[in-house]
Amino acid sequence: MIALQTAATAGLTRIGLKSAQAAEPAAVDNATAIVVGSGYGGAVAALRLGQAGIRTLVLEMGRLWNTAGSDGKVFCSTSAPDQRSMWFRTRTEAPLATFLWLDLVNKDISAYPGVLDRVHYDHMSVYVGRGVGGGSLVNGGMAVTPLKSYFAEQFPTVDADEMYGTYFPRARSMLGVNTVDPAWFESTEWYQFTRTSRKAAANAGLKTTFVPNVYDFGYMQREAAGTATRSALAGEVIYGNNQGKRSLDKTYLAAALGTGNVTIHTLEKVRSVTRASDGSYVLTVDRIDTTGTVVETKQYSCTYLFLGGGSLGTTELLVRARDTGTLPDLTSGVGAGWGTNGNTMLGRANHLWDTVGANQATMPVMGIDDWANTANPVFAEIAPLPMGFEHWISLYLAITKNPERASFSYDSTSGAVKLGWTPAQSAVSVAMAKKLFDRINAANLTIYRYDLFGSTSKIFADDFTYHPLGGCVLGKATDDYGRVKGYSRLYITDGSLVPGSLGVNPFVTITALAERTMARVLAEDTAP
Ligand code: FAE
Repeated sequence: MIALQTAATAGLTRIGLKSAQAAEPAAVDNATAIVVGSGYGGAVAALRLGQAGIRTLVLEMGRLWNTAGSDGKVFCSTSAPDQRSMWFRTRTEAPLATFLWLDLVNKDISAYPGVLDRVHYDHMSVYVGRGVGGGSLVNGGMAVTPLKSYFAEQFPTVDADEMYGTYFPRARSMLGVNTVDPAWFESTEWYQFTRTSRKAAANAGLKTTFVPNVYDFGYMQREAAGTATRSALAGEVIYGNNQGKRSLDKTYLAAALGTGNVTIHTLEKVRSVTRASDGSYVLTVDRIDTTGTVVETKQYSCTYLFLGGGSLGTTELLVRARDTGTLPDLTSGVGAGWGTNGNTMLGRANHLWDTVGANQATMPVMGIDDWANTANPVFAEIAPLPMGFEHWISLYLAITKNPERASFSYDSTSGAVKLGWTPAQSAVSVAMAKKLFDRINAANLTIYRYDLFGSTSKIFADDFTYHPLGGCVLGKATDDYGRVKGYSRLYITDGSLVPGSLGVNPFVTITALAERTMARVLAEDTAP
């Protein structure tokens, strides 16, 4: 594998094999293929294009995360966040706003292209990763394959047998998915919090299931043994992991650069897309510096354009392109079918004798699986809350089967793309999560925590999601392989294809669908 090392150390914003060898690579203003974004969808596209011998340029608005700061670390910790934590903020915006209603969690920081962004819409905000690797840099690494029956329900035109036989295994293997050793799990202090939540679920007659992850559990065991530098056992996760996690820069993207055909430009945000009369795509791109100032506006052109900007990034680009007339033939499917994967976060207060432990690993390894309950399907991740002291809180990220969907629209006055999600739509997720956790509380004679989400009476965090899905749904905005309707040689490979709900954490599915798209496109569309 090629380490993404030299270029960023030298302060360059172009990364490729050439930049790893030469001081300054030549500027690229056109490429056969351009990939927008370097998250899961973008990374798969880049690797498969590079392997096919196609000269490919990846444009990523975030930075490359491999240069150590003054503390010797690439990423800052969650307990002492600095400018590296969040995308151009002067104060962090962590999911858990308060503890005992006190504003102890968030800290003032200076504005910088940090790794985690929280994008605010009127009634929903969305956490996303920024940088080479997208969401893989900040996520919890939970690598879950959805229930086949629910996948088939959500993607009726996709051959589920082929997905489960070919593309899911391919994605898991490329992503480096592994599972915690059950014997170690049962004995280690680092997963006491999970065992306590499992017991509470079992008392309510609920089933729990182990969940795989891309964090290297062998490494984690060495962290626990004191023979490796701590990362997941040092509270690192949403602002990046300095060790242990197989993020995309170490898997797909390293392999993509290894083909010799792929170049990545960082701190370059694609602002608009249009099509030239010869059929090529022309992208207008703002290059920013670390203060956020646009230092250059560039134009790139390409024959094949792959959109991997994520559910928000890709949908915003296409809604704007359609409604400002730069790609007027895009259909009404663009901007529609968006959902939160039913995300709702909540905490429960355990009895004094049901401890969760001062030491908690940041990588979740178990979920409460009540998806088969047709009256109220919920899959709830048992989430860590590592505070370094015993707090008796069980935290969960519930994924509910919320059927509500919203659309994005272009506001010509402000030039902004808006999301029409309403509080009533969030209330559907909350009601479902509440039904499940009322059962758990009743069986254990426990209560919810009221002090975690900012206001005095807020039990359920219903105003953010980690799992933005949809906006350009497969088979609606695109054909059944991610080819955008109305335009040839324009493709989507990211989470905007997933119709708002998946029932589990989404990145394995996004990766597998991208693999399926790339296999088809390379076989059919790029042949001479
Ligand atoms: P994504 O990974 O978001 O990548 C999009 C990339 O495109 C980003 O790097 C953007 O900076 C870049 N970009 C966007 N617009 C532009 C533009 N105009 N120009 C240039 N670049 C652009 O998209 N999922 C799981 O399966 N398991 C988990 O445990 C899990 N935990 C999570 C925890 C957190 C805190 C968060 C935020 C998310 C979590 N997720 C988890 C969700 C997961 O990371 C997400 O579904 C995927 O990252 C989405 O992949 P995409 O390829 O769609």
